[in-house]
Amino acid sequence: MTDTDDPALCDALEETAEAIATMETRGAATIAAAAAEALAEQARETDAESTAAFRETMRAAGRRLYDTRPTAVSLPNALRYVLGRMDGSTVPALQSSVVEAADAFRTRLDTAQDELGSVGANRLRDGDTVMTHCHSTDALACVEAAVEQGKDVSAIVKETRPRNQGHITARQLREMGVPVTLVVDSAARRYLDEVDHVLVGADSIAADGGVVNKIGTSGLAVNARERGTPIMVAAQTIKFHPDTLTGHTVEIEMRDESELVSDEERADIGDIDVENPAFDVTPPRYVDAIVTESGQFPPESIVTLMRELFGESAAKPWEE
Ligand code: RUB
Repeated sequence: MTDTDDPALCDALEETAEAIATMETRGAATIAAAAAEALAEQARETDAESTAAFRETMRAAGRRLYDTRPTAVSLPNALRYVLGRMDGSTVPALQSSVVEAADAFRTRLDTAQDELGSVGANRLRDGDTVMTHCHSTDALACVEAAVEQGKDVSAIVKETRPRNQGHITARQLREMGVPVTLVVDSAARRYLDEVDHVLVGADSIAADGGVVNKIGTSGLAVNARERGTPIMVAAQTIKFHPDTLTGHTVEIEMRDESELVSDEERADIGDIDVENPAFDVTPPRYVDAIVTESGQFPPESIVTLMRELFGESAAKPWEE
C-alpha cells in the first residue's frame, strides 16, 4: 500500500505494482524488467514541476514497487540501477536519465540471459535429461541455447505446487521442441536416477552461495546430491543479494493460505493452521555450479564476484 504522504503515482506504475503483487507478472528476471519499465513510465508521465518533486515522486515509485514481493532481489537491484542513475538539474534532464537507465537495464537483462544461456548450455550434453522446478527464464535460456547448439535435451518437469508454475515450464519447453514428462513434486526422487542435471533458477543468491528459490528446491537438491545428480543453478548477477554481504538474511515471502486449501475445504477439515512459504534456501554444499552471464562458479566463490559488483554494501536510493 502507498504511504498516504507519498505523491500520487501514474496508472502504469500502479498497474505494474499490482501485477507483481498478484503474480500476474512473476519470476525474478521478469519482475525486474517490469519494475524498470514502470519507473520509466512514471518518469515520462510526471507532472512534477520541480526537480525536488520529481525526485520525491521517483523515490515513492521505487518504494511502491519495492514493497510488492520481498524475496526476489532482482526487484531492488533494478530500482537501484535505475534510480541510482537519476541525474540532472532540470525535470526534463531527470526524466531522460531515468528513461535511459531503464532502457539500459532491460538491454543488460536480455544480454545477460543470452550469455548465461550459452554458459549453461555448455554443461549440457547431447542426450541429457534435466529436471526442473518452478519456472525460471534463466534456466530455460540454458536449455534453449543447448537446443540451438543442436543437442537433444529432454526434461522431467515438476508441477511445483501450489501454483503449478511447472505448467508454464512444460509449455515453453514444448515450444522449443523438448520432450517433457510432467510429474507431481513428490515423485521427483523416484525420477532422479533418470536425470543428468537438476536445473533451477534463483530469486536471490546469498553471499555464502546459498540459493533462494521456489519452495521445494532445497529438498530436491538434497535428494539429488544423495543420488549423485549434479545441481545447476542458472542466475544472472542481478540475483545476487548485496545485503547478505553485511550479514542480513533474505526475507522469505509467505503467501496466502488459500493457495493451499479453500475456505470450504478448510472448514470441512476442522481447526488447522496453514503455512505457505513461497521460497526456501538451498545451502551451498548442495549446489554444484551457479551459472551466470560472467561464467560458472562454485557457490563458495560467489562472494568474490559479489564484492566486485557491489563493494561491501548497496545503497537504497528509494529510501534517501
Ligand atoms: C519463481 C521462481 C523462479 C525464479 C527465477 O517464483 O522461483 O525460479 O524467480 O526465475 P514465483 P527467472 O513464481 O513465485 O515468482 O529465472 O525467470 O528470473
